[in-house]
Amino acid sequence: MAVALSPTPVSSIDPFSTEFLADPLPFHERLRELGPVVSLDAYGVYAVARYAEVHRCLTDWQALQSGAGVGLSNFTTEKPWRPPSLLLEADPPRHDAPRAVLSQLLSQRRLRRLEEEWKADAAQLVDELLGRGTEFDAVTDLAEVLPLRVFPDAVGIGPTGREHLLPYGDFAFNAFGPQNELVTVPAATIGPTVEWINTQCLRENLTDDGFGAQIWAAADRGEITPQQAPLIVRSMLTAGVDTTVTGIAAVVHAIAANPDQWERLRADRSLLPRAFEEAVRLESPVQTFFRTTTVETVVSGTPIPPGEKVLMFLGAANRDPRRWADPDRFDLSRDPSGHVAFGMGLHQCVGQHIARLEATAVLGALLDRVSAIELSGTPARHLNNTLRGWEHMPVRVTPTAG
Ligand code: EJD
Repeated sequence: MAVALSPTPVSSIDPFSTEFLADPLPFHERLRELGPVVSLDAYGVYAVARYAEVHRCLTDWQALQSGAGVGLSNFTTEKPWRPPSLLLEADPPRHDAPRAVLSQLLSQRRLRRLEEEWKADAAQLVDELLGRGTEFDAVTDLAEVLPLRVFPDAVGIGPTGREHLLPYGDFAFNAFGPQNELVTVPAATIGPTVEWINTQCLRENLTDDGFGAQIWAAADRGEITPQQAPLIVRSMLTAGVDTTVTGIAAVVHAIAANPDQWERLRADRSLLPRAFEEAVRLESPVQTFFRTTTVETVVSGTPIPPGEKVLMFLGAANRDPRRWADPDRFDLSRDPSGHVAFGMGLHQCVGQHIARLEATAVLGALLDRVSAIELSGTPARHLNNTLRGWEHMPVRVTPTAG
């Protein structure tokens, strides 16, 4: 018997408007409630905001490709703002060799060497902050500082020009959205930043002991081509800075806003990794990504024609009450595994162990040195078409006695 298909709900919600980006949660709820698949008439795209459908779209790389771009722009009809990423904006089989190189390089086992060093760097940073007083900005004094102290050195880029890293990432993540003012305004001045990033990726500009040199060594071994190497270094510089800044800010915000959970963490430090996972579930630093259908694709009964962009709301999925009990609570008793803050499937974040290492180093340094952390003012959001982050987050800490 034929099943009558109800028409796909249409919404005029603009997920890249200032209103939406400043406070996405009420919009997420409306999108989830409209149906499993929604059509967004502002951009002529389909969208999924429930956990089950986001998970389904993330894990079906054959029907929902990345090679046409994972932003609003369709690379089959529009010229991308830079040569496409060999990882993010590629599908198997072309995706696989670059991915294999990075997943080996960034595996938990290979990162162990950095752990003690980064813990010491985080401890020193928090000591410096406490030496200046008991109030600081958890974004500009902490979340932005630790990644910039540890990550560029680990990649092996030169000491000058590093102020380009955050603006480059900010631009790249804005560029996944539409050509709104978050893109058109910085586009006028981003040229030298793009030039600097591309220059850092060349073999002669990388130290001989970092991730960058190891990517070039993989080219020497024939695992990737020498033409691919600089673009894979570029992936690390694009995806590795703003994301971890946002993730660190998310976990600091979560513990500062939930003193009862901070006390639990103080009583049981084994909860530290979970605190980070729960914070990224709750905050979803990377809010959205697109896929493009390769064939007619039925998602929970809704047929999506081939060649259509599908917007996946990771942040909405991570708070879907169909999947999570009391989803808006930062709760260290919950098992946050299965969250889609790092994506899911073939493209799931290859740098996630670096992110965890940085964030848990910061959190561990705070646990060792302060007995309390609280917001001392209203934090201010930093708007970006893809990232949900902060511009400022004033905090007050109580140094541990002794
Ligand atoms: C990304 C969501 C690249 C690249 C890879 C990944 C991201 C951005 C850029 C991180 C997407 O290969 O350039 S979180």
